[in-house]
This record gives sequence, structure tokens and C-alpha cells, in this order.
Amino acid sequence: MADYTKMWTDLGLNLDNHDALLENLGGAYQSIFMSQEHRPEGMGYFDFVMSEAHGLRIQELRDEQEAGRKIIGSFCVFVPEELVLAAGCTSVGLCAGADFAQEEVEKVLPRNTCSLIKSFFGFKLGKVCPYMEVSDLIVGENTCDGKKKSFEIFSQMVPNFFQMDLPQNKAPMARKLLKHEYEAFIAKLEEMTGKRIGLEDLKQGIATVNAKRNALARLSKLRTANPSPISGLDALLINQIAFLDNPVRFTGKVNALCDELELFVKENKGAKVENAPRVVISGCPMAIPNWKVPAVIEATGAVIVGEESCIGERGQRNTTDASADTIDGLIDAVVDRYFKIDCAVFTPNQERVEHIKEMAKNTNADGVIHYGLQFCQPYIMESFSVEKTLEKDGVSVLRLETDYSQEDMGQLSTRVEAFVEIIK
Ligand code: BJ8
Repeated sequence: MADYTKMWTDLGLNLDNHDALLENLGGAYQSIFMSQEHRPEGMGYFDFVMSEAHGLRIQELRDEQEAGRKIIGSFCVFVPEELVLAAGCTSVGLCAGADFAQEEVEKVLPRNTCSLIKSFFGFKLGKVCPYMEVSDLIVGENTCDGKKKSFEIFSQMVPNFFQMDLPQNKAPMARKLLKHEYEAFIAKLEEMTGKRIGLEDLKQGIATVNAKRNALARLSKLRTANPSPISGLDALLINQIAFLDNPVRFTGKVNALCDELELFVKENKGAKVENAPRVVISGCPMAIPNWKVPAVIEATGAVIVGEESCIGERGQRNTTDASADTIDGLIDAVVDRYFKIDCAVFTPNQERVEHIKEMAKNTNADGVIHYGLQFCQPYIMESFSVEKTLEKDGVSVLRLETDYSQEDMGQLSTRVEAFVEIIK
């Protein structure tokens, strides 16, 4: 990586903390990703993006800012990238997947807060996240109680916070709320840019995001092959990078990788041996650089063939209908697409269980591993009904509850190895 010290200083990062974070991440990346065998050449691009995630990509975002674009940071897949792009802005994901400055964090948040929330607080307090610092607007959403209440504190720590309310059920009134919130978000974007979003802008925004989702859907489909042509770790990485990279370039690279993977499938080449145990992961989002559980699973020789997660299928499936010829019609289409997201904060949420069943079937999975972050009530509570429903259908389920620390690695490995033995 080139020397970005000046850029990081200008952004107000704490250089010592930041160096420590990058060193840790670099080491983890080498041992988890670069040690894999049979990786497609197309992964070279995503390795490069990761190596430059705090360098070149941030430089690009700053160049965009200089050219007048606003950078919009968000924590949830309910914040529509289509609207951000239509406003001439750039969207970046801010969810964080590693522990940082935990002592500082526990001065402002209760200990029993999920790792994901603690992580983005730690990144802010430790001044190590250039994406957070480069953002012109940070959008928080009222989803789980943890996020909703922690955003009350977080909003005091940043100068540019925008709160979005979100429904908790799928009733007609709830859809009205979602539309109202998206209209308020559009108004905020327009106020920031000083420009109204036109019909063609929104059509283009939708087309860009649909193309990205179609590429990711193509990748998902290729993983149904036996042997799966790509490891679950690499597929997760691509889904994580989807929140950081330029969407058009990213789509091109995912499609190029899929071309290569199609050849792998024809030649029966896989990330693991043919008939390796196949696992779907379901549950909480795994934000970058959270690779802990997938690394444990794939170290057993099993292959992950799908992620029922916001960083995966839940966040990326379903495209937006771009056929309406009025702005209001297109906004309705955006609302319809996002209203289908089956996050565990919704009640009731039967669609999610049905979708996990469908994914297990379509990917020919031998079992489902439900991943819950400690203290995440929505997903841990739902994991019981997920287990019951899937097992009734003959699908084996392992429920895991963990955090971002490395302390339970031994116990996790033992439980995952035993599960993989059973589903073999
Ligand atoms: S749409 S999953 S991205 S809210 S892990 S912070 S739920 S206590 S992240 Fe999410 Fe949007 Fe839903 Fe998806 Fe709370 Fe659970 Fe922590 Fe979580």
C-alpha cells in the first residue's frame, strides 16, 4: 500500500490505533484467505480491494467528494442504495466486524450489548474507521432495541447523523411508514446536494443496484454446484465488499469471476472435494472483518454454500421493478423491494424461516448453522423456531451463539466438527 499517512491524519484517525488495526487485519487475512487452495484467479481483484480498503478506496471517495459527491454511510440494508445513487451520492457500509477500544466502549454502552454495535462504537472512539470519518451523512435506523438506543448515544458523537424509523411488522400501515421514511431520506439527500432527484436519476440508480444484485445472485446460483466452485469464505468476502466498492466496477468484477466459476463447474473443479459436507449459515450479519465462524466451519473440510444474512442473501436478493414512469411509482417500487426484507426485528417473521428452508433445499445443503451474536435478542430468539421448523423438515441445525473475541474458538471448533460429522 502507498503511504496514506497524510490522508488518514486529515481524516482525524488515530494513527497508532489505526496501524494496530491494519496489522491485525493483515495477519488474519493472510492466514484465513490466502492459505485457501483452488481459489479462482478472479479473487485477485477482491484481495486487492481488501488490501486497499483503507487506502486507495478512501482516496477514491475523497476524490469523489472533491468533485462534489456526498458520501453516505449506513449500518443497515434497509437504507436504499438506489436512492443514494439517484441523488448523485455514494453509499458505504459502516457496520463493523471486529472488537476495538472495548474498555472505552463499555464506558458508554452496557457490557451486554452485541459485538456489532460495540464494534462501530469502538471504531469511532478509537478513531480507526476512515469510512465513518469520510462520510458526509451517517444514517442510523430504528431496528433492534440495541441499535435504536445506542444511536441515541452515537448521534451525539458524530456531527452528521440522520435517523430513519423502520417498521416492525408487515401490515399496510407499516409499509406507509417505510415509504414516509424513504421520502424523508430523499428530502435529506436533496437538501444536501441542492438538487431534486429526477425520474431518470432514480431509474439509473435502480438499474445500477439491480445489476449488482443480479451479479451476486449469479454467484449464489453457481454455489449450488457440487463441488461448489468457490469457498464460503470467498463468497462472504465478496458480499462484504459489496458495501464498500464502487457498484459498477464491483458488478463487472463479480460477473467476470462468475464467468471463471462457470468453467470450474464444467470441469468439476471445486473449493473443496466433491461431496464435501454442505452448510448454509443463517442469522446475524457478518460485517467486515468478521470471518470467525466461516473460518471454523471451512477448516473442518465442509463448504458453506449460502449465507441467509444481510451480508448475503437477505440483503441482496430481490431486485426493484424499474418499469414505473413516475417518481412516485419508482419510490413505491423501491419500498416494495425493501419491505420484503425478512430481518428478525419483524414480527411475525415466518417468511424468514420459509426462506431458510428454501435456501437449504436449493443449495443442497446437508445442514444449517444458525449464527447468533451474543445479546442479539431478535436473531437468538428466532433461532429456536428456525431449529424446530427445519428439523421437522429433516434439516439438521446447529445453533451457535458467539461474539467477536477469540476466546471461544476451541469450543466452537469442537461443536462445529461434531455437527459436520453428523451431517456428512
Ligand atoms: S435488516 S439484520 S442490517 S437491522 S446483531 S445490531 S439485530 S442486536 S444488525 Fe441488521 Fe438491518 Fe436487520 Fe439486517 Fe441488533 Fe442483533 Fe446486534 Fe444486529
